[in-house]
Amino acid sequence: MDAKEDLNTTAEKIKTMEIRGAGRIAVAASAALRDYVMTLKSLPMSEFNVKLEEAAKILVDTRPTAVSLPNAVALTKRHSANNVYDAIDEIAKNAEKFITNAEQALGKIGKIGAERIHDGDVIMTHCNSHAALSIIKTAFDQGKDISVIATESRPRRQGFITIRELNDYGIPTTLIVDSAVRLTMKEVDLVVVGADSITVNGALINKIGTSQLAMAAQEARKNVIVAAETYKFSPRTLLGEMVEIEDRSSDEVIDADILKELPNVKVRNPAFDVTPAEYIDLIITEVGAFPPAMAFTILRDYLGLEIEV
Ligand code: RUB
Repeated sequence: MDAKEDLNTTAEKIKTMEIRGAGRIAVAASAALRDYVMTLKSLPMSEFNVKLEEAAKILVDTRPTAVSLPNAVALTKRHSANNVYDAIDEIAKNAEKFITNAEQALGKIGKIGAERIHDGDVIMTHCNSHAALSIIKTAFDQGKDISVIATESRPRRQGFITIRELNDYGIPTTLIVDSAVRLTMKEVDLVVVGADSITVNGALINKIGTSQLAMAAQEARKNVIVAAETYKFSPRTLLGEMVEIEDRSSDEVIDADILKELPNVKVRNPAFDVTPAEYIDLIITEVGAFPPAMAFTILRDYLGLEIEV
């Protein structure tokens, strides 16, 4: 397989969700870009930069919602070199730094977030977030007697990944269907979810259904905690851009043959939704726990991306 095929294979795996979760896709994209540019040593500089931009676009275009992906690609590809060898060296170092920081961030988020979990707590989570699970597992490792209510997360049922992971970790877990969230909320002490993107006004974009957990939690006066690495904050929302919500195939929701028999029916399958800042108590990042109103500060101080207006 040549280098471009490797890059396309990673892109395809992200698109088909073989690689999924905002953190995992970011790390995979950074590594894929690094591996690809390593094969471009013999090119003149101008051609190298063209190929670099093409590869970056292939990766970024795979899934539109998780800002971790364009952030990872932007942080990996930037270089100030004027010869190809130095450019490759810089990009390899960027990837190394991004991947190491991403791995360490999960541990730090776990530690900071676990402070908010107390002995006896019942935690509700949604979909499958490595950052949210890091908090839950760290609290359990600290000896806290906790249990989890995990939503199924239709249509892709990432809740099944979550319950398997929690089961294998020895954490008592209850699986519920998504529509049981409000009924079950009275048994819950706090909600812990992950993030695909966080906007400058502190809104959370995460797996479809997250906002119903947050609304039910507010109604029941339970806290909502978001676990999000700083690279999940969206710089382009500073320019007024909205985060695009990915619409996925109807095949994930209903069998195509059944749908064919129903000419008056259409299916919508948005993969994410938006939870306004007022429903969120705290965002746990690797650099600390912040109220959503501080999203701008995180973007300014920790992302360090140059934003083209
Ligand atoms: C996954 C999802 C997760 C976030 C955060 O959606 O919404 O909550 O991506 O995950 P999908 P993590 O399955 O469509 O990718 O904390 O692992 O980055």
